Amino acid sequence: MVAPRFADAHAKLEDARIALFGVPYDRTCSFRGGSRYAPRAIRQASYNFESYMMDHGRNLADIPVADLGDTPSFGASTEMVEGVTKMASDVVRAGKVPIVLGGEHSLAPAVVRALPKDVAVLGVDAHLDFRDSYLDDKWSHACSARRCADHVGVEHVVYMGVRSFSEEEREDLARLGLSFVSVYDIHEDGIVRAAERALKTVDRDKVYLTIDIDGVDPAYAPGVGNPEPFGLAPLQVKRLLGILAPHLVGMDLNEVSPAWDHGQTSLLAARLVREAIMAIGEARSWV
Ligand SMILES: [Mn+2]
Repeated sequence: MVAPRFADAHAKLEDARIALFGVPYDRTCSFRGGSRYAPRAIRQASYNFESYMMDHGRNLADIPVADLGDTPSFGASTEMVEGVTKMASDVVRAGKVPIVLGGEHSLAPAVVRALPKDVAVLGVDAHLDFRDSYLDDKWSHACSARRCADHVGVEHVVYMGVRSFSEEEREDLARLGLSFVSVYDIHEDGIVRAAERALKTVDRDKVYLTIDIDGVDPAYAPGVGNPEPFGLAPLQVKRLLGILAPHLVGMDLNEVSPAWDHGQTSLLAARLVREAIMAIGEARSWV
């Protein structure tokens, strides 16, 4: 069966403002596998929602979005990265905003490499993903922030909602000067202040956002590769999208693992992608 296109993504690439594609790749997964099936599950879940968005008072179908399908199922992570960077480069060169559906988090730096170096990378993630290499793979999902930092500079990367990292990552972040916003700070101060702090820290107008869905609490998003308690609520991520929308030059949503899901993680992922499309469209007056 061919996966359906993402709901309301009816435009051709040349007419689109936003171009979406999937990366069905999970070969560096270290715990609960299966995120390769996520692009299809998220597209299917996207049909649950009305085109008209009550909270925005606007119709999502009024924003021209192209669904370019999936990248091929590559072998080694280096091949996946090259393929994703090429696809994202085509989208960026055509002047469209890329939104990418994972797959595992290793796709994020592959998209970021297609962007100019003067962007910031903000992440939502339970994990810091700041290992230089994991299980002998520099492009592992566990290295996503580190590889993004290679492209834009470590001072322009901030992951939010963090509640887990290794001792080695703790030493590296102190040595190399990586900032992050812990989930506990967000629960104390609220998502608005946390987002303002993150934006001030990265100090750049253009922002790429990478959402690892495990940043959300496993009560809401159980279908993930590495679940961590004490996470964000879905509404906090919705609010974050609204705050960041005027800055967004691209986004991905990764690490949904349908085999561990009862459908709610894919539904949340689809809803957050729809929220991002609408928020970006509103911020740029496309709708
Ligand atoms: Mn994670």
